[in-house]
Amino acid sequence: MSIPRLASTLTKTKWSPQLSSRLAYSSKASTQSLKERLTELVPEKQAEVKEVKKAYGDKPLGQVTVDMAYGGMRGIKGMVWEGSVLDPLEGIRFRGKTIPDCQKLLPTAPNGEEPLPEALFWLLLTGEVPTPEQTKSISEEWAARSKIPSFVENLIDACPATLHPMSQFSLAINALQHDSAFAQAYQRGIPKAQYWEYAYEDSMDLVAKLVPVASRIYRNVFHGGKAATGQLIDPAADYSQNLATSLGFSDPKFVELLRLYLTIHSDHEGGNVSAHATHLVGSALSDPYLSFSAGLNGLAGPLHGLANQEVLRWIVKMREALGNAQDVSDDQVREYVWSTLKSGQVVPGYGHAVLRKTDPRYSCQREFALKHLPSDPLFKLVSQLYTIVPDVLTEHGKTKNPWPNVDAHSGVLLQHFGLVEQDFYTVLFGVSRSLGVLSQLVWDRALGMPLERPKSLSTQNIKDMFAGKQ
Ligand code: CMX
Repeated sequence: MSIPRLASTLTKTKWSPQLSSRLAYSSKASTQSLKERLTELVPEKQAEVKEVKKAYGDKPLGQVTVDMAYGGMRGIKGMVWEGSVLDPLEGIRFRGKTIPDCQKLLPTAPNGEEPLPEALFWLLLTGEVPTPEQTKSISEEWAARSKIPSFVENLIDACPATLHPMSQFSLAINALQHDSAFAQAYQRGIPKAQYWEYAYEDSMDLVAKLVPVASRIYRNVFHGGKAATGQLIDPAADYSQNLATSLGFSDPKFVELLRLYLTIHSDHEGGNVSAHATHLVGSALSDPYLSFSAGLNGLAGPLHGLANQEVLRWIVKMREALGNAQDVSDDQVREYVWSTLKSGQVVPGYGHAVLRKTDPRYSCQREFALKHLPSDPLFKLVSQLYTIVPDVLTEHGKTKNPWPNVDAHSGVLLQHFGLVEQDFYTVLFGVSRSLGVLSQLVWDRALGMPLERPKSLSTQNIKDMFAGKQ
């Protein structure tokens, strides 16, 4: 099929964005469950991918240079990720929608303003904006699926408080693998066409169970194992509300913050470490628990998700070094940033492998702070850093992107509401990241994505290649 003909065929399919958004509000779609809707969408997407491969299969997506091979594979277009695409200047779009679009379009809690992560999960999986009713059905389903086995509770309780919360998180998720529907079905022997359904069931279970897992780790490590009080999982409450209650927080503004936080940290296309690790491990048909746990281990690195813990730690240290004064001058801040760089450390929360502008995930958190905590002293410092760090990094001359990323802002919001334990921050990032990487994993299995196995070369191979020996 010619390329123009393919394009016209594709625009006639149900996958055009215009038709997708109409479908989202059709009476049929509004009464459908997520799984029912996916059951309709899977064959359509399979057909679309087949057409794309037929039409463009032998076309190059780009060039791979020696620098790219040595340079962390930056810029190599070598994988497919359906949920989101990252533009270096504009930032993330979830299924074509920017963060402000999502804030405008996705259903909120009855008295809330921020999008519900349940709705974002639906959007990531289907490309469609769910109705409030559909969103509520996900809240209910996650609450109903949230119970964890007692041996996993015991395992978490047996961890010393000195074991980093991310290590405990990863450990617990590996243990939850005990009940993987995908692993059990694979052992029984199931046709490939059914893989996605088991990946979906595991993913729904896993997202749901992250609430009791994360909150148990938090209460153990920081509150002496004393559980939060009250009804922790309310079947009528949304996911963020249940997470807040289980952690021991009741301020409605904190719940709103969690809704925003869980929505914006969910997905950042496929090449970042946590997303790529989950996808890679899943390509060996490891089940969603094993795959996600691999992703979390990558998220726990200081150049990736752990940066959000590092940022607050660095800001608090800076404040102490500057005598905990209410107001510090720009010159003092600038000098502190330079001292960090001169000691060979990175300025956490600044720079990005793809972005070349301020991260819109930073901007929306800044808007939240301006609205809800404009006088918080640490927020003032974060704002001051925003006016100083980009110039310093530019003068320093190394980083390709002197602008702040998502991690430069999240900690200051969490500490404002009393979640001051920085070592826990990456666990929250991980809870959110599950939404993006697991929705993609469902599509990986639906589209029959094969074992991932790029070719590697030795330095000798490369030298030989250009010396004409290969
Ligand atoms: N402070 C100081 N130096 C920085 C820097 C920063 N914030 N960001 C980049 N650089 C340096 C790099 O260390 C590198 O130095 P060398 O050449 O000596 O190795 C040089 O600038 C070029 O790096 P780059 O191409 O601009 O950035 P990379 O794609 O290699 O790395 C990132 C991206 C995010 C790891 C890097 O900017 C960084 O370390 N930032 C601080 C940590 C951070 O905020 N991470 C969170 C990212 C978001 C997330 O994944 O959660």
